[in-house]
Amino acid sequence: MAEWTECMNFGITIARQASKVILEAFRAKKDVMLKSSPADLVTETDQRVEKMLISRIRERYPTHKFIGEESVAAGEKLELTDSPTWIIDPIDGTVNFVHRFPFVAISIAFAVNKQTEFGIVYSCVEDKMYRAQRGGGAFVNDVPLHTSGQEDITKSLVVTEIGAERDCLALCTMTTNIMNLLAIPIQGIRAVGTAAVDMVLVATGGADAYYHIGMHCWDIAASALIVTEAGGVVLDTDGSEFDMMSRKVIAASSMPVAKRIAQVVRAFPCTRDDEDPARVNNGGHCISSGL
Ligand code: LIP
Repeated sequence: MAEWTECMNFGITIARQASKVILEAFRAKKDVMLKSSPADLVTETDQRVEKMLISRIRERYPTHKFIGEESVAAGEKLELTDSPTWIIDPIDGTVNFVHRFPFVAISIAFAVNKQTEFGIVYSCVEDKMYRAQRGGGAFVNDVPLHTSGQEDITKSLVVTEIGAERDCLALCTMTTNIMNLLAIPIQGIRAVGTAAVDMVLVATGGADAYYHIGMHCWDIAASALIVTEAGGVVLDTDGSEFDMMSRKVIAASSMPVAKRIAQVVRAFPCTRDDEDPARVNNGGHCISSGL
């Protein structure tokens, strides 16, 4: 664990530096570009912050590898090898950023031998630095984090996202999932608009579970470790072992809550992050299997 502490501390430093660029741009007029759908946005700030983070890391750790949201969007191959790899979302919650909805986060995970060694989620507007090292616990602004430990789904507050898909079948799948969970009943559903912040709310105990279909590895790699180090559980939406490349996740306060959500929630097939979209005839987007 101690081997990567210096790397994590460097990641925290550059996340704080990058947040200054984000907060300056937060209130300014933005040029917005579209990616996979009318709700999948990117701005010049996303691209600039990612380039800044990667260049500072590469200067200090020239042999390390990178998986960055905007680098992949620009055509870089997404491949997680055994090499030390930084998995970066420069602005998680870009739609929030464009609309000045005050929840935007920098998410930085670091993996070696395909195992996450540390995760950093910096919720910039809130000034909340969430971090965890494998085996070292989870913290927000250096205060220890613990999940709620809730085991009763009927006493749970659940967080999710509608995501960027706008085709009818994806939306029907997502809204049916919400309806079926509410009918259990659960006590509430929330969506913050950034997967990373959604998920760390489970680590704080403020939410009892989070689930999502269609997000990417850079959205959740860091927050998944923060949840498990806070005593939580992270699974695939079918209840199997978590796989950051599958684009399907459940994070929960306890295994009973996680498994109950896995019984109710249905996923629509998504191209894996590490699958070549060109080989898949839907152009790499999520497609619904229907209900
Ligand atoms: C976003 C996620 C959010 C999801 C959006 C988008 P981005 O990531 O954090 O939970 O609903 O569709 O994927 O694109 O802002 O980095």
